[in-house]
Amino acid sequence: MLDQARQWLRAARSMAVLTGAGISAESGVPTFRGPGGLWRQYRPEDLATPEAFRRNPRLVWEWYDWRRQRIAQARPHAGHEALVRLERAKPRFALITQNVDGLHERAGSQRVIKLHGDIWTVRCLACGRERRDERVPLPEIPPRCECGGLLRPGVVWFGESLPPGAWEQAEDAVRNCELLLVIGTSAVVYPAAGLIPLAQACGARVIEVNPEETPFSARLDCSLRGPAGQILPALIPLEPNVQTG
Ligand code: BJW
Ligand code: ZN
Repeated sequence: MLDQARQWLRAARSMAVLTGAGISAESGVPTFRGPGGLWRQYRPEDLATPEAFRRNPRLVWEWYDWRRQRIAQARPHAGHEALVRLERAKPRFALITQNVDGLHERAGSQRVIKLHGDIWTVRCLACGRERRDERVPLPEIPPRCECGGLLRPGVVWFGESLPPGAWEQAEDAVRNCELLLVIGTSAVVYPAAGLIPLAQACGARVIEVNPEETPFSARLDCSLRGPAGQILPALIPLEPNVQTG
């Protein structure tokens, strides 16, 4: 399995990678679903919505403040680093992430398409201004803009559109890749999960890296069952063994 996947990876000239919360798990950032995925008694569907924020901005911000603290303490691992090597080795490469934690960028990935925004940005509901805010923990919850308006996290909640351009870039990369590598996502949130059948419909091979099965596992070319921090370094060898195709 691993040998076959390694060969496909080496041979591919154009590649796309789709990551989810599972790739950050070994860095100490909790996933959304599954064991350890809950914050207090809430499911992400209860908190990551505009309605939840309207109802109780303080509760939603407490969740984000807690997650920002966990992320601030986290460090990218060998799996993130392997993806940086892959980017350098491929003439056409796109890293598409559903994660808002910024760990890919901290590892050194250059071109990251962020489908669900960035937890380190805030946007004012009153004046619309968006900016970075890396204060941990936040001095006041919920935080406010200089204009007095309520700030919200610069992320994408259920029912909201993806950041302008992000979806188009992701779709374009997936339509034009020979190989899609899907890492650490439960593949239940759309439109992100739809990139997997899209890749297949466009003729790409799909390899999954996940300790658990997903709704797509049975139809993929290869499912590597295990944690990203172990599988990715084994899949993507240290230079100069990676061929540039
Ligand atoms: C490991 C590991 C290790 C563990 N190594 N792996 C079509 C069909 C049905 C519904 C819809 C549809 N189209 C749209 C919808 C509605 C909705 C949706 O998808 N609902 C579903 C839940 C049914 N989608 C939307 O609303 C989206 N917007 C949209 O479609 O806009 C158009 C529109 C506008 C108006 C009205 C209607 C439509 C937006 C979705 C936004 C999702 N936002 C969140 C929060 C982001 C901000 C934040 O971080 O707080 O995004 S929810 C949450 O889920 C977060 C994640 O990015 C996303 C996906 O989760 P992910 O990454 O897969 O994590 P987990 O926890 O689910 O899985 C972790 C995996 O890792 C597991 O598989 C583990 O096994 C594995 N793992 N350890 C590797 N060591
Ligand atoms: Zn403002």
